[in-house]
Amino acid sequence: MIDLRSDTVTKPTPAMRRAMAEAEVGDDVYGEDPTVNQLERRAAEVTGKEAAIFVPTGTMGNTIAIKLHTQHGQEVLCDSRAHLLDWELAMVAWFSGCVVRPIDTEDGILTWAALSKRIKPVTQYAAPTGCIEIENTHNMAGGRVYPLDGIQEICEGARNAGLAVHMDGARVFNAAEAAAVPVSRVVRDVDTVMFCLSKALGAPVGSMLAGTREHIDRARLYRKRLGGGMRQAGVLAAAGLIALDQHPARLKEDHANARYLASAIEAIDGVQVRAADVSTNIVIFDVSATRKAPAGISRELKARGVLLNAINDRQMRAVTHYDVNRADCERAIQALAEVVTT
Ligand code: TLP
Repeated sequence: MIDLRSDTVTKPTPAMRRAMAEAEVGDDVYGEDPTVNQLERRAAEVTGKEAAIFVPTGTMGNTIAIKLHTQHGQEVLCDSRAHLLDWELAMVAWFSGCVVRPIDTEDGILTWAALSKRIKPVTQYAAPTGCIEIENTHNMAGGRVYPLDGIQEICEGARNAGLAVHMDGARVFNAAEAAAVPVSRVVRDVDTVMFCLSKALGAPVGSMLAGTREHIDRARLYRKRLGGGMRQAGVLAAAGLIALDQHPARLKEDHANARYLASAIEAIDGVQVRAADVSTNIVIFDVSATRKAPAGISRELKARGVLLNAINDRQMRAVTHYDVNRADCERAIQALAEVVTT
């Protein structure tokens, strides 16, 4: 099977499995797991933040971050296709007691001009703004990357308005690769950033939340409340360290494969995608001009050995990662062409 459903599907590499087997461990709730401690120090270094915490999932990292920056009864501003809004089971409401205020954008990328109009003060009528969330790369906008000056402008504006900015950087290493800068530069101005070890970086489990020491000290309490106090988690952190240190260097290959996929898909009759807009490892394409529904295309592709999901009733998503190579992409393109044109 060629699995293009997500970059979450990668299997741990032999080096990861060895490191997991040999990891030094301790009870992380007591702060005594040396491998987790090392991973948290590395994540803080790489992001240029004071501290970082290992969490089981990106959803938990985002949930904790929003809790850090808000009080019950406030609003969280984000783009209307944000993962936080559509794919995290209303955790903002459930855990933080806040409403998400979605802002429509053409390409998933918020600007200070759009955000500043939506900021609300405390009044007797409306929920005041609690914080701003930006997603980089933007998953459902096809792996879009925020411009660095756009992030800076948002963060400066937010700071002047007394608001924190959280970056859902599940794929921030892809953003850094695309912008040809270190991750620390991409996240320089945000208050907190969550990034996933288990997406493009290829670890089997885990995400990191980074911010100030004060943020991360409080985050430990929220992680425990959410049931994320893991014990000998060093076996997971060991794979995470390899993901963090060794895998960013190979993301350019995934990006090249995604661009290749997009330009071939663009040529298939009835399929619409702007290959020029693909700059990371996600390709979202529109199949509404074919005679088939995305879910049906997905089923037919599966029968041809290709896994590729529909994301709504018009669009499908292909995600490249280290378990698919150029030849796999070629086979997937051929299968898609057959399915949509027969
Ligand atoms: N994304 C998954 C699905 O949930 C859609 C995927 O296959 O892409 N932020 C962003 C931007 C994400 O893409 C994801 C996962 C998360 C957060 C949540 O991470 P997990 O799955 O670890 O909770």
